[in-house]
Amino acid sequence: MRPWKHIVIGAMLGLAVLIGCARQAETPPATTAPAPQEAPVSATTAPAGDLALAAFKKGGCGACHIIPGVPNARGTIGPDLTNIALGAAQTMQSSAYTGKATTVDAYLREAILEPDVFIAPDCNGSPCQKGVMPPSLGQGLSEEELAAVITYLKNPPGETEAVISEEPAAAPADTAPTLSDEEFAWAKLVYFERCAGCHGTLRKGATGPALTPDRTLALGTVGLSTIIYNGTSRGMPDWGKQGFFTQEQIDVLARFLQREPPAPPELPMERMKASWNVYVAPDQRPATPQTKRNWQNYFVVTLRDAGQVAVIDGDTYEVVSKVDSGYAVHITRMSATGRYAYVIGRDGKLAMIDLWTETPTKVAEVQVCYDARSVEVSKYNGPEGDFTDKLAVVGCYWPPHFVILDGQTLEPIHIVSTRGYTVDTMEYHPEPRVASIVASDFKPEWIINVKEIGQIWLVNYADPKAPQIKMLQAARFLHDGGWDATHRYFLVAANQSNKVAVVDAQEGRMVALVDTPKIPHPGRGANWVDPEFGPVWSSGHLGDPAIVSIGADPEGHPDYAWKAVRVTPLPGAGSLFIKTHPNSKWIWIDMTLNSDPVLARTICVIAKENPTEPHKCWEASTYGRAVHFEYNAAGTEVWVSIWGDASKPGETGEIVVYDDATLTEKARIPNLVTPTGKFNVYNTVHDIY
Ligand code: DHE
Repeated sequence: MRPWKHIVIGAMLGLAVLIGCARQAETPPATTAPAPQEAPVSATTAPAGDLALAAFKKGGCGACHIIPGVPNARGTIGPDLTNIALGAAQTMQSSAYTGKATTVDAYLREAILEPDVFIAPDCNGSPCQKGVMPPSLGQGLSEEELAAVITYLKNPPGETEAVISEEPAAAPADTAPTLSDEEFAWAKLVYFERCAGCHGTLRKGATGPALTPDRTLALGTVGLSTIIYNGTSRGMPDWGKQGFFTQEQIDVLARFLQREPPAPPELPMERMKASWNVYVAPDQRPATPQTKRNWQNYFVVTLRDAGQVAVIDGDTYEVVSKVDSGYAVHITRMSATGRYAYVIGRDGKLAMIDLWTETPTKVAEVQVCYDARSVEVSKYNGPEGDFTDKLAVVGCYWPPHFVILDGQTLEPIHIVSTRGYTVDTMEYHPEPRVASIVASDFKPEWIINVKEIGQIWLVNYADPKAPQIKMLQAARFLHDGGWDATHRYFLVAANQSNKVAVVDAQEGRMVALVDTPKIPHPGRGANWVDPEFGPVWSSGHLGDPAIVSIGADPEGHPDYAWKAVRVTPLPGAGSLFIKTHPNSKWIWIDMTLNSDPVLARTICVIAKENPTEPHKCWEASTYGRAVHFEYNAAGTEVWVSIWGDASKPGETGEIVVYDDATLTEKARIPNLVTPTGKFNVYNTVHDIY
């Protein structure tokens, strides 16, 4: 047993210093009347005290703060400590200061020992949070350590003077903490399920930072535990605070992260084929729809934690069937006719559902990855052939490859590795994951986004056993995206690069890289006509409370094309999805990952005729998070998921149906287990968003 208290007390040694100090560091250096000080504060170098260094290291302070002269002290939960002492004078004189200190020494001491007495307003762009550093943390420091830390922070070294530079960036791997076999197996599974999506299977980093031992050993068990417990302002969930992991489990994960990542296995064709099952052969399937329902208005809804999708009748709101699929299903895409739904699980299992049978059923299944997020179909029908309902493609996170499959049976046909060289530094990357995929109408082509190397691949599938690939150079961390209204241009977020890449699918070339605010996350984006700038494509952002609209009409409005022309402010950041419909006068947006639970379940609509600010924002539920929108086929209703907790009966989740014209609630489809994405057959086939 390793009670949480122990972790906290251990953590406090460094963290207290850091987080406590974190409250004030953003204050600018004093330029007005000097505050009382018992010793001059200078920005010049002071010798690094071994004791201060030991104290910083002990608590893993660098996990939460930037501390000049301390290698790997690059944390962003708390403020940058570079100017904490210089800013203290001004802070103590300000009316916002709620502490009792009158000298810099006392101020630093107070920040360490009574961290909640004064909460700094800004922690690296986000408000600092009360209670992140427990007051008990400071009590773990000896008087000598406390004094050494205060002295250090009063006279930190300059940027170029790496006082502690003699220390290696990371301790040798054999100093990594140990785990029992049982702990290791548990941590490996949990990391894969909960962490690999953002940090990478090999922990090389992507949406989240790299977690390789050269970085994690420097943070130590305490520093890592603190981050896992509290989350960060940059989007890391507060797993501990949410009660997702116990203190003991966090400790195991923190130790696991300091060891070399275990190499996951490859998945050769032979093993894929062994997992392949056709439950209903193509010639046994109905030739015409057997259902009297309006199947083109079905919604295929991800029931994330149930490992299922629900097929819901969009006319009657009845759940027509629930189909077992892969683990934590990610998305569904329809075949070009809409008859088949292809459902991809995070475990790389692809399920194919026939929507023409009376009760939609699974007709084939295969596993082509251990970790996957995307699936698409062949849509081209033209001079180069009719590929309607012929092929499917799955993009994998691990192994890093995509797989072309027979669209009628899911038999795997061909595997293409995405390992390669990064677009900017041309470094070899062992794990470039496949993010979004879309199918072109102009050519028998898929546009496949290879995340970590920042390349957009135009994959011609006319000969699926010998696909031709044109590699466009975009920007690292390509993630999600969608078509413009004409379906000629594809726009995709390079999320951690703060850019949107634009591809011309007709001419097969890169058109632009548009700068955006922090971490664009469009889903597939929203196409609408701005009263000032003409046709635009819009995205929300995870790291910024804003919708950015990009001019998307190079012929009619060339001056605005592929420029960020409008910013619409939102009440908070953390947006995952935005949606509209050509018939609608609104744009809908969520703030699902906002750390404020009220904003996380709040949705906003923006009026297309007055897009300068939200028209209305409201809470869509009393629990959970509001996530993802989808229109019905007619474009008259909007469905929003309430993503609840599978273990809380009554609050597992539901779908709220709104009348799009009046913004009033029409219905709730209750008792669904963690609904997330919803894919209307008609809108998905025709890429309407
Ligand atoms: Fe998604 C789309 C990856 C977390 C719900 N998500 C996508 C796509 C990618 C992706 C690459 C684009 C697919 C395409 O268009 O071909 N998602 C990832 C991650 O790597 C990430 C950040 C972390 C992870 O571990 O998976 C992640 N995604 C989530 C969630 O937590 C969400 C909210 C719920 C869930 O499934 O756990 C979620 N992602 C979705 C949805 C879409 C999606 C609903 C499709 C949006 C659409 O309208 O097309």
